[in-house]
Amino acid sequence: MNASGYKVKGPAGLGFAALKGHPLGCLRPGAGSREVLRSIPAGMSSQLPTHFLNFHRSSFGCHAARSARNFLLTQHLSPFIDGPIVALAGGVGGAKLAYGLYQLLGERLTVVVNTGDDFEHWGLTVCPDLDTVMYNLAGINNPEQGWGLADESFRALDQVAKFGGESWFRLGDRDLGTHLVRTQHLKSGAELTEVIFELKSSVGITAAILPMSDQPVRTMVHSNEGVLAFQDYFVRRRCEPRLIRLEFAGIDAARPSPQVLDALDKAAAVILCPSNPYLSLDPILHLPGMADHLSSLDAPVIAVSPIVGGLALKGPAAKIMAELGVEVSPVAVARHLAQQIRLDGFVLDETDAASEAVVETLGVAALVTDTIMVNHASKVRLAQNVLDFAVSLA
Ligand code: FO1
Repeated sequence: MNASGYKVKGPAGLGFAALKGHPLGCLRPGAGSREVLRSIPAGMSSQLPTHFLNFHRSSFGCHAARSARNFLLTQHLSPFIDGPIVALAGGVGGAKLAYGLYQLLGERLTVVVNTGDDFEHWGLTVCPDLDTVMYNLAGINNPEQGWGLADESFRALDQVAKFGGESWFRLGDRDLGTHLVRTQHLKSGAELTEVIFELKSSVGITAAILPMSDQPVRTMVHSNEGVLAFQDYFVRRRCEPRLIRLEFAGIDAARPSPQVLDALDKAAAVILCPSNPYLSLDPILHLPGMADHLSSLDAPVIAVSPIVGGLALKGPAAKIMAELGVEVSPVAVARHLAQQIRLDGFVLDETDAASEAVVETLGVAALVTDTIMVNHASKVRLAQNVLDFAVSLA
């Protein structure tokens, strides 16, 4: 044990221990990812450089430790996480945390994205959550709107409106390019996972972005106005109808893709982003076998609350929870998730610090921190805190 009470492994530990403020030892060759996570003090995961990532497998530990010390003094620091980190996401809050995680993890990040919001419009397959994650990670998103591309124009849609066509769903001119290419690939027989790989690679994203499934799942809103397709409810009706229940049409015939299961099996931690738990996370968690698979993982599973101070940071989560008769609170989100999967950790905002102890009565470790993401720095900071929390739970 070192002074911080964390395990320091092997005789070569001095190399790391000598790093000013870095009381770490060298890890034994072949240490597993949980072991690597466990050996790092909370708060330290940001302080180790990228080239440390597989260091524990090397045989020249202390030489590497010396060069690492120099590296530490001169380079941008990124987290010491071995193995992929898998984030489950949907919507704007999910994409923001995914962005922060991507800044720290690069290709070690896999984002598994809700496809329940997908729909066919003007003969095109539109995948809003996948595109929102892709545009955010590529840094080409429209930050004010939350969806779509920056510097977008809507000339095609204006023309549609002039001809009396439906223009309630605002497809931008450049965004249309995404839907055209995706639809063409899908029509030629490609799986959605392959198409998204091509698209995200074309915009230079090194992280994996995976649709939750290659089979179509469509969220249907049972409301006081009848059954509405998700985008009809969300965009055309601006979430005004009273929600009675949600249905994920097609989910019984859908499966998590093999790529999703493989990423989860290799994950050092799984992070449920601050996405709408009912609209964005439930379609992923309700996929056949998914909840059991997540619960059986060795890796810690952590969720970040999308509810802060009784309000949703964005979107209709608070309205939906109230309509479902659920208390609008982070505790209710933690309970909802913990009823479906083994939830090891839950992150709640400082505003809700009083709920920390209640979350812990659910058997879930709690972290109270600033969860508000308004710019690059706050997205990265939250990502860092969540990764540190994962380290402490591993
Ligand atoms: N959201 C809106 O509120 N209005 C729109 O017109 C709209 C268009 C749109 C186009 C492409 C796209 O990828 C997303 C778009 N969204 C729009 C967002 C989307 O409907 C929702 O953000 C998600 O489905 C909820 O996560």
